[in-house]
Amino acid sequence: MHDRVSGRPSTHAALAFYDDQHPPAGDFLADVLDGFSRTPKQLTPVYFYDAKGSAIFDEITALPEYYVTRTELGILDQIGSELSALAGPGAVVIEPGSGSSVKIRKLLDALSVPAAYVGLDISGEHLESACQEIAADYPDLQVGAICADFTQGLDLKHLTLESGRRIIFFPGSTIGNFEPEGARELLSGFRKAMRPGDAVLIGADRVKNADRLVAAYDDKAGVTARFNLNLIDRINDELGGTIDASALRHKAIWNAEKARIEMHLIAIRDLHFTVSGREFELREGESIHTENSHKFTPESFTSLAKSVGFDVLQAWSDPADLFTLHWLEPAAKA
Ligand code: AVI
Repeated sequence: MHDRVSGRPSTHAALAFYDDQHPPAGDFLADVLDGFSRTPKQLTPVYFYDAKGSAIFDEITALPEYYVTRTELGILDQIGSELSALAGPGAVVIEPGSGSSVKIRKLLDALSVPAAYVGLDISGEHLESACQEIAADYPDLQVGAICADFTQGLDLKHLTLESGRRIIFFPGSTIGNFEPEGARELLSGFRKAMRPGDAVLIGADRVKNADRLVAAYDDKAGVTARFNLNLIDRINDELGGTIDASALRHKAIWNAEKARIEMHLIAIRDLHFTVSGREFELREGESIHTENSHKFTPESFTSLAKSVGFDVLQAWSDPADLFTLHWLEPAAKA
């Protein structure tokens, strides 16, 4: 059997095609040493999602305080027929990050005879199992998997399917975890991979009451604290770190000026530790900044989209305006 994406032999019979070019994952040690050498110290959120971190994130999505996932799913439930009309028959759905199978299933179920689903992810194993499940449950759908780092651009040149519109599905407000410049680069990468008539369906969390936002990232049950501290466990387990996690306290802050929730780990006493033999100090009260989750207004999201050549054709929000799903298309040339 041959890989219909790349033309290379496919080793994965249940998938219609599979591009098996595993990209190098980020260098965890180099990134941690670099982040700990900065003032304030910082870590990059991509490392939250090992198997344990991904399982804790699933717990977060079910928390009463974390309205994000529930709200987006509710919007998807409401707009199925509109999405079907916009996408038309035979759509090819492309999902960078291939995340929640519940969301992609809602979208596929809403569309009128979608032709194909293509997942893209840096983690080959996760990607393959997610795509195998879709292939098993949607026998009439062509299912593909491209193992790639989509933050470096969306390389779809091997995707030769001559079907309907391509819909790039990027839910969850993951766009908010990128810095503004990174968000522009990511969307611009999507834009470059698109042909006339293609579209992006993208979720974005809204600016709202600060208390509500902070509660969503500092829940009563302490699940988000565990998620944050799992990064420290990873550093200790995988990089020979000696950080006393019990001396770090999870904190979520609303930074109104930058319209973002920041997650920090604050030292409750002076700490001295090593990572792979390199020595570091953390003074009492000092923070390790672990994540930003940017929030958007309709205006700020539209201006982000416009800055990289998209028009927002449609936007759907829940009744309380907590979250918005947007349908973007390449801007019509003036
Ligand atoms: C994945 N991402 C959209 C989540 C967010 O809301 O920014 C990650 C998260 N971090 C803490 N809670 C959830």
